[in-house]
Amino acid sequence: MSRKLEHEDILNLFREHPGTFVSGEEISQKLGVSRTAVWKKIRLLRDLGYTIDAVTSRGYRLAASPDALMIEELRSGLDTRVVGCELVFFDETDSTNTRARELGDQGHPAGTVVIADRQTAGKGRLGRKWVSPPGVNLYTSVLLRPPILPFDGPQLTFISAVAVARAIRDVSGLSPSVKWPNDILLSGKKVAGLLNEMNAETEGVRYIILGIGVNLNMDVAQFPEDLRYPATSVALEKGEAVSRLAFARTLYRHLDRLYLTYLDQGFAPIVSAWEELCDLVGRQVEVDCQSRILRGTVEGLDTDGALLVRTDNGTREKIMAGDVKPL
Ligand code: BT5
Repeated sequence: MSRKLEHEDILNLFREHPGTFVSGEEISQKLGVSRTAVWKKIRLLRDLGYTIDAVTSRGYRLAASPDALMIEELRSGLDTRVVGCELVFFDETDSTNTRARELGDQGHPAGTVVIADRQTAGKGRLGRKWVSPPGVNLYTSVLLRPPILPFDGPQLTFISAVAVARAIRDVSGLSPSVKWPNDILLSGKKVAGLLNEMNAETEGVRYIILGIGVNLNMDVAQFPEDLRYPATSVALEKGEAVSRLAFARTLYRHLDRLYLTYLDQGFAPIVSAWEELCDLVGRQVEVDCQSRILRGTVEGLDTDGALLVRTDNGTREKIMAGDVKPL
């Protein structure tokens, strides 16, 4: 009567009896495995950072779970329909976006999520780097397969922007804002960045990768000095650490709901949600579009994700790429 014992089997049993002891005998009977297999698994879970008390004649009790981004923990707390249907975790990888692209090429389903504790070559836009130290932040990429034309691909960035801002708000009580096109700010400083990558042919999108990097518990000393914009972390703004696990769960839940809304109702509800979080709507800004600089009032988002700016001489400009600064 032996079968392969998963971490999750034992953890679920513990969760059914929170705070109480479960005997080795009971675990082995319920799960249909030997006592030795149970003991080996308990040892492995301890190595993964779980605190499991063992008392002779009483059995085992789960005393604490690690606040590492343990896939087992995450999986058990996800109430999503698409996002997180597969979870892939790396202690270290070059870039979660690169891993997610590979999974996309191999045919993994929409909703597959890659997480890394640390990235050795985290990517920003236009070949820039994303600083990704271990143990403190969330680096994640979500593989989606929306039935849309490549032209609409950039719309998905706004889904992740809204999801990240809402998740930060939920776990910290702070009020983040979004900055076009791909930044999330706390007190005007960059707390998260987004990198949307697409694989498409003319007739449709094969997949889109939503790359999301959120500074959760990063300390001042971990930021390099040569950042393009002032940066911060949720913990620095809140004055206390936030649980990476709780944040990840909340983020995937928001992403899931927003993505399903998008599939059902299109881009319009995403635009409204984004505009509510954008404190530049209605304000005077300067936009550096590389080839020219223009000034005007932000009106909102266009249907393709471009920023709409009413210039001082009354014309309405669509900004496809550029840096926006409030005046
Ligand atoms: C971004 O680019 O903001 C996109 C960042 C996306 C990172 C995620 S992490 C998971 C996934 N896997 C990846 O490999 N990437 C995604 P951009 O707007 O180009 O901003 C990059 C610039 O932000 C850099 O040139 C730095 O100046 C600054 N920067 C780098 N690391 C930062 C950090 N941790 N926090 C704040 N700013 C940072």
